[in-house]
Amino acid sequence: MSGAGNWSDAMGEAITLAQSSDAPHGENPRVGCVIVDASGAIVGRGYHRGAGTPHAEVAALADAGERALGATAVVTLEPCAHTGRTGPCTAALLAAGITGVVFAQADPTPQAGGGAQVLRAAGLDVIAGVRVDEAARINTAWTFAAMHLRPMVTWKVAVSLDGRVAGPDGGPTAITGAAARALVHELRADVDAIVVGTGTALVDDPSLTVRVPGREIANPPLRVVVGSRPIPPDAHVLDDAAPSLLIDESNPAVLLSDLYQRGIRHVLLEGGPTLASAFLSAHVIDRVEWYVAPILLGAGPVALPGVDGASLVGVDVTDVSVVGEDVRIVGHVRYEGSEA
Ligand code: AOF
Ligand code: ZN
Repeated sequence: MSGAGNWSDAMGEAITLAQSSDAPHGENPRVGCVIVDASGAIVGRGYHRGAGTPHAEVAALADAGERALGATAVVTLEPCAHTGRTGPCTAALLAAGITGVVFAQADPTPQAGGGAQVLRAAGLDVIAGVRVDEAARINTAWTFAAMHLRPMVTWKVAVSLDGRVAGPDGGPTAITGAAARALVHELRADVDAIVVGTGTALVDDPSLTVRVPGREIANPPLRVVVGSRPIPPDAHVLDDAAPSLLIDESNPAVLLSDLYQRGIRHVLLEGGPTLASAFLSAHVIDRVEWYVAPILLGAGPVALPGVDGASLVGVDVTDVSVVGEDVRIVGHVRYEGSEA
C-alpha cells in the first residue's frame, strides 16, 4: 500500500457516508467506511447507524461480500478492538481477508481504542491520520465527551444591546428575531439534550422541541429541567413531543456526569442566568452561541448575574455573523490557567 495522499479521495467518500442523515448523534460516533480493491475501485460502502447496529466496517464488508478479499478498508475512525454491543471490527476485517486499513481519527476511548495495533500485529498494512481534521470535526462533541467523561456544553444566550436577557419584570421577552430563532432550532437538532432551569421552565413555559422546516427529527433531544421548584404537569416541557427529565441537582459537574451516563454527549444550555452562572463558575461551558439583538431594555436580568472568577474566562471566537437584525458570535470558551 502506498502513501497517505492516494487515499484522500476514498476517505472523502467515507467522510460523506459518516454524515448520512440517519447517522447517529449521542452515545455512538458517526463513522463511514469504504472498501477499495487492488485496482482502486470502491467495492463496498457502509456507515454506522447508531448504538446496537453494525459498525461502519461491518456494514461496508457486507456490501463488498467476497470482493473484500485482499482489499483495503478506508474508515473515518480507527477500527474498534472491543466487544461492545457488537463484535470487534478488527476481527471482522481480518475474517473478511482485508489486507490494509486506512483510518482518519484514532479511537479516543479506552474501551474500543487500540485497533491499529491489533491490525498491525496481525500483519496488515495500516495508515493513520488521513484527512483526520475533517473526520474529527464530524464527532467533535463525541470526542470531547470521550476525553472529559462528560458531555460537551454549548451555551446559547440572547441578550439586548445593554446585555439583558429579559425585560424589567423578568418575564418572557422576545429578544432575537425570527432568523436567529430558526438557527437555534438547527442547533437543537444537533444536540442530545437541552438544559434549562426550573425558573425558565416556569416563566417562559418553553416546549424545547426542534422545529426545522423540511427536516424530520427522529430522536429529539432530551429536555432537562434542573432545579427544585415544582413544574406544573401541564408545562410544555413535560408534554409528549420529546422525552423530559426533571433533576434537582445544583452541582453542574454532577449533573453532567449523570447525563453522560445516560448517553448524552452534547448539551445545549438554554438558560437562564442562574444556571448559566453556575455552569460558568464550574468551568463547564465549552462553546458559546451568543446573540445580540438591537434593542435596549434598560433594566432586567443580565446574562451572568453571579459568576466566580468571570474575569478569567475568554472566548476564542470562531465566527461572527449577522442573522436577520441580530449579531451571532460563536466561540470556544477558554478558562485561564486550566487545560479546559
Ligand atoms: C468502529 N466502527 O462504526 C463505530 C465505532 O458498544 P458498541 O458496539 O456500540 O461500540 C461503540 C464504541 O465503538 C464507540 O464508543 C466507539 O469507540 C466505537 N465506535 N467503532 O470501529 C464504527 N461506531
Ligand atoms: Zn467497530
